[in-house]
Amino acid sequence: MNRPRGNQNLYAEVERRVPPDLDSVCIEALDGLTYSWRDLHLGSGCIANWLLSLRLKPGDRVAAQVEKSPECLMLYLATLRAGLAYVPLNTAYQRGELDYFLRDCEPAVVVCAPSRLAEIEPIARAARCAHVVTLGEQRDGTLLEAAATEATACEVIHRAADDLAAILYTSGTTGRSKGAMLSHRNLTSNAVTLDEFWGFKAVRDSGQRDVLLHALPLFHVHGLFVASNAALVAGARMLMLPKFDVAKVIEGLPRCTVMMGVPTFYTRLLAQPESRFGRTQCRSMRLFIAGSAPLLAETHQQFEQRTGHRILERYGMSETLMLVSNPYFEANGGRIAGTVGVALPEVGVRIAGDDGVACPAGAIGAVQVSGPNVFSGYWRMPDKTKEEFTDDGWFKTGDVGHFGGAAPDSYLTLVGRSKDLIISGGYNVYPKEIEGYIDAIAGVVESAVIGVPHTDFGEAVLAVIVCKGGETLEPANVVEALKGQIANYKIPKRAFIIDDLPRNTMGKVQKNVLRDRYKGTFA
Ligand code: MCA
Repeated sequence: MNRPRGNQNLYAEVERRVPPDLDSVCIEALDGLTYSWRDLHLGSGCIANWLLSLRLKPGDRVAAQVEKSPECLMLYLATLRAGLAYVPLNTAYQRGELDYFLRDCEPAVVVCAPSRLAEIEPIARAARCAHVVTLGEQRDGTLLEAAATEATACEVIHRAADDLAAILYTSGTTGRSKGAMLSHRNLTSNAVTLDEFWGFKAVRDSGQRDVLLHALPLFHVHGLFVASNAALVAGARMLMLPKFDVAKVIEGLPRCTVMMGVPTFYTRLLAQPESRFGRTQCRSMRLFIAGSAPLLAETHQQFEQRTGHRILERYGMSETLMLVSNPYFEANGGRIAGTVGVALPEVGVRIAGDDGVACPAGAIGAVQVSGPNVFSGYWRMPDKTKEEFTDDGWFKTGDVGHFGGAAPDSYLTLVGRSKDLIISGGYNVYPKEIEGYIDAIAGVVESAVIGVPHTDFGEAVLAVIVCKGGETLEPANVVEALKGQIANYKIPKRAFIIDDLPRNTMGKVQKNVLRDRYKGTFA
């Protein structure tokens, strides 16, 4: 199945790297069902042929809001094989978000869970989507029924490196989400780089294959474009859990070698007694990776004491995939708690001052990145895209950090976010989006949404609301009004009704004052 180097379709790279024994296990599902590399190839081939039968144009979008399953991964791969663009949507998204996303990306195909067809089909039709099919978690749904009548052999449609492979919606301080356009080069270069940098290649060269414990959602960068792509390009086996479940993770660890997770995964494991989670359960593991949210240095240290493993923290974004990572190999330097490591090979990372000039090590400034991992821009937002890149073509991450300091000069430490971003359990939540929905509630004058410390999720969403005089709006009413409109994880875990929001002399709401006032809410 070796294809000419000319085809830069990510799937062509996956094919080039499949294990020699196609009947070896690629995915082990929780119920014990296993899928071989041949199953993955034939299954995604049928789905790709069904997509091709629709006579779509290269780059047309396939939007998917489906629960995690091996078939969900096949749908993603089939979309790439068919030369189309995959648009994964968080299963928690509600009608308010879905209506926006589908109208924005105008998918040719929408794949949704069978249970949500009645709700989603009208939204898809309103977005001029011609094909709406379903995919369940038990190999059910109309997508597989349609694909079952198709041939399994399917040519990988030729794609150039810069052709669109996926659109990932990432919210923004302006409140409405933006579609980050990721190319085949972005996905492939990052997966191949991580294959080497995180030691998957070294394991293969030793005649072994990794086993990745996959407990992340398949609708975000971390679970799809980092964990799954890395495993596929590494020819590694995946133990696929439907979602993070601490008991199931502990049960699976002794059969695995690598795990990727958000910090909440690690704090929840550490909350277990040592008799349940410790060195014994981690005896076959070679690597634990953390990202999507800051990993507290104390978590890093506790984890090493408990398991003997130094978590490898890395730094990525929807717009850039992985850009910085602590090294896996000692020869590349040690893993330093509290830093996100060094720039990945072929990736440029710099700290820019307010004047836009690159800063020396130790100086704090804006983190900027350049490289084959950086997206091409936001879907149908050329002006917004232009704002987010410097004149010399570096992407402005919106994060603040410095090289060096207590760590070697090549190590990056993130010290904050210049945007008003909340990261809750690894999900990005932008206050402006939530404030927009709260302010639309009858009786609300204005609101301020902030992130405050939360022992489980790291940060939790909290709202401070000013009501019209005489209105008796209760916090519970606010939460109820948001349910069904936006994902539950975005809904404030607590809401407070106050008379006035603190403002500075310029009239700007002082969120720092509110963060300080409510920081103990979830202590
Ligand atoms: C679930 N809930 C949450 C969150 N998750 N609330 C706030 N923040 C969250 N992250 C709420 C649900 O709405 C629900 O409330 C209740 O908690 C229980 O839901 P459940 O699904 O059972 O929650 P969980 O199993 O405890 O999930 C927590 C979790 C999950 C395992 C940490 O959030 C997770 O898998 N996070 C990973 C997210 C991720 O993949 N991030 C990567 C993005 P209710 O009952 O009211 O509904 S990619 C990225 O960030 C960049 C690019 C990168 O570098 O990786």
